[in-house]
Amino acid sequence: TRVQDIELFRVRLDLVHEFTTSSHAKRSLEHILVALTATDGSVGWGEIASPSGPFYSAETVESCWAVARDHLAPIVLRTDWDHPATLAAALAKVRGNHFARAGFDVAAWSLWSSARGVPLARALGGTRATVEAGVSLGIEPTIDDLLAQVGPRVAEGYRRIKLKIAPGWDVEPVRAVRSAFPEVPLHVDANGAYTVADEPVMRKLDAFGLLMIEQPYAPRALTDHADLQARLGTPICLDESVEEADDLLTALRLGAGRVLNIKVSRMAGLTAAVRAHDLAAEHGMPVWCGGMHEFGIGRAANVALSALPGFTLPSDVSGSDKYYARDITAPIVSAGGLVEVSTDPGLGRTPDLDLVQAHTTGRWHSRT
Ligand code: OSB
Ligand code: MG
Repeated sequence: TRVQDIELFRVRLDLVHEFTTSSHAKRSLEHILVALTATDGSVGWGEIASPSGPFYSAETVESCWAVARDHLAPIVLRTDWDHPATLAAALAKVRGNHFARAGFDVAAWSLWSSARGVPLARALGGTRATVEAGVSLGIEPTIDDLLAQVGPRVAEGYRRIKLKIAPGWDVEPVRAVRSAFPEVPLHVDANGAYTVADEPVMRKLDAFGLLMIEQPYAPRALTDHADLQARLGTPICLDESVEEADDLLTALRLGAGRVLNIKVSRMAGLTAAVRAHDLAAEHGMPVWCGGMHEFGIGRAANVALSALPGFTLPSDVSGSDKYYARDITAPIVSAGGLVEVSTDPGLGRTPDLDLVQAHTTGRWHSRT
């Protein structure tokens, strides 16, 4: 396969509800859509889902735009590939910049699977017809505001509720949600906001029967995570700590966690995400698919990935309506906490170009 035409669209959408984590708050997101067209006319779409600011990872929309335009697009235009993994290996000459690389890797997978008439999920090794959806809820001004967010999501049938926590917003909100919804599978995500000095907070959280505590400590603090895991009953789930398959091997060797959140963006694409899934499965580690508030393109890729057999925990693949009044693709729908895996060839979603046009803040085009 040879790509002869690349288009990048910066697209801004407002969130239906402001989302706050331990590191930042956001009301709208600007993601970059990547369209690749091959010499035979086949097309693939991907999404660069970086947050605007460098608070989840070091990347920003601006850094992704520059790296995509100046470094990744030229590699794509000069590489012949017979499988998306070949292109991903060429893109890996660029160090880091995983969100930017992921947009091109997903576009390559969607082009490749649609050209072969195979659903993306099947091309990746997926076996499920539906995937279980969880929901991720941000930090709210008050506990009552939080309970008002949780109630409708439980009623909609989401299979697991994840609460963002931060120092000062942890034990009390968890206690309140636990007592209002005693049966709901619950987990917390700190986005690395705590240190070893906060171990007493972790011990308190350990008493609520949580499914997992996600990324309590800083991304590179793997030995601290290992020490904590040895002293907690609740499984620790790693997110920011695992950007490469090698990070996962280090975490497994150290015992730094018992669950892995696999994000397509953080891992640099579907190629690396599948490898992380396979490695985790070899080690008996359950995984689930995390999200970055993707639009329909990135979200469809997350659903396809979640169809792989090792994804045994509910994924952050909530319906489009949880995020956007109107998604740029046909909406992703969660019904009773289940999302259908597309059986159409390729990604199973294409952007509505009029909507993309209406929300575009920047555009770039290159061809050979
Ligand atoms: O840590 O999982 C995270 C959103 C932005 C940045 C980091 C995270 C998240 C989420 C949202 O939890 C998951 C989703 O897409 O619903
Ligand atoms: Mg997380």
